[in-house]
Amino acid sequence: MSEPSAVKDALRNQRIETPSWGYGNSGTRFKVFAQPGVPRDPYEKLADAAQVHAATGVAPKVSLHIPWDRVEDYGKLAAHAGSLGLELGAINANVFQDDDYKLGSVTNPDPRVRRKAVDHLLDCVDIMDATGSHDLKLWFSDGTNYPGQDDVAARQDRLAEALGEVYARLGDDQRILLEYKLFEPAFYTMDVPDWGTAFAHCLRLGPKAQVVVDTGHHAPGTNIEFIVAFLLREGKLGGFDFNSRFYADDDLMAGAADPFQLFRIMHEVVRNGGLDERTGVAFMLDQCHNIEAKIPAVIRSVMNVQEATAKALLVDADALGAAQRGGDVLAANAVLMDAFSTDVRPLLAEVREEMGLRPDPVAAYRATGWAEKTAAERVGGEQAGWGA
Ligand code: PSV
Ligand code: MN
Ligand code: MN
Repeated sequence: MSEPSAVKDALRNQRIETPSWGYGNSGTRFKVFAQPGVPRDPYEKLADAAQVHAATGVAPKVSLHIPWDRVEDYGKLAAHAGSLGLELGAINANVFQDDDYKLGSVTNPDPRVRRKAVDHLLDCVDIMDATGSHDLKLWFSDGTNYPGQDDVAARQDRLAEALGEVYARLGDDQRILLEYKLFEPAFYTMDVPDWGTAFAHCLRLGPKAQVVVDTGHHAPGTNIEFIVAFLLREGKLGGFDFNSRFYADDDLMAGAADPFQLFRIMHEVVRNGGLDERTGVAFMLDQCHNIEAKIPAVIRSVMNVQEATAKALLVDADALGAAQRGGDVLAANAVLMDAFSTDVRPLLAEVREEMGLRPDPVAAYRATGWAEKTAAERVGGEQAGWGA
């Protein structure tokens, strides 16, 4: 177990990045339930994100999705973020919503469509230059639905070529974060279905390319914490898209469905140096809130990540090491379970009070009256992209 003050420092210093699309209306393909007071543009999404940061003190960064967050002047948007005490975080390049992308974006068999997709990725690097963002987050919906539909290996060649062109355009302090997903929207093959594929492309690209682990993108039962430990060991874990799943890519609140899994992931992060800022692991949320109020749901998710982190920090590393070296399976497991079973809410409340915050972030947010104010002022809120 780290010193109590070191645990507190680590909790104070951890940054959790929230997604602009988490503040917009969203739903499933069956229904989008509009909520009152939802932001009408990226500026208002930032204003909502600032509420999350004000209540938690650890969420100053906001990821954008382009074109969902298209604005005329990205420098102005970044300045607006700055005026709210925020920073713009990862730029997510969206190449999955044009009709042109029916058969893929960067892996499309048509070179014209590939060019269009790569140009969008390059535009996103221009946006990063304007916003001061360091991360280009790439998730491709590309894949095939039927055996024989396209040449699976040729699609990998096209992907490698596109990634290579974008990588060459990155500035010194910019990186590609490549995200994988097992299935959906393609059902037979995805072109980046798993961490191995993402890892291989990132390895070939070089040090400025790393893998993103979206916790909702695996087959049921996948041991995500193993992937995390492996990627960290290789210096290739760029960050997380945290969310919860019961069945598929549910995008529910992080830590809601399986807090034990989140703890196991954070244990590997802590144990393998991933909380050290120099490792560069981005703790991002990628979730949407279909039926629950959005800002408190984001706050709750931030708190859930903090609780898992706190428990991971409380693991008695000396006792764990001794049990592991001694081959004492039950003792080693007990060390982890003791940490997981600890109620860390009082510790986090203390950390917040020491930061000058209220101990309960959800109550702090409710006390601001922001929900009532925006419900009265904002009419006709935006849908968060595709209802994802
Ligand atoms: C795809 O399912 C994904 O996880 C990617 O990160 C997208 O950018 C995001 O969802 C859109 O919500
Ligand atoms: Mn994601
Ligand atoms: Mn997803």
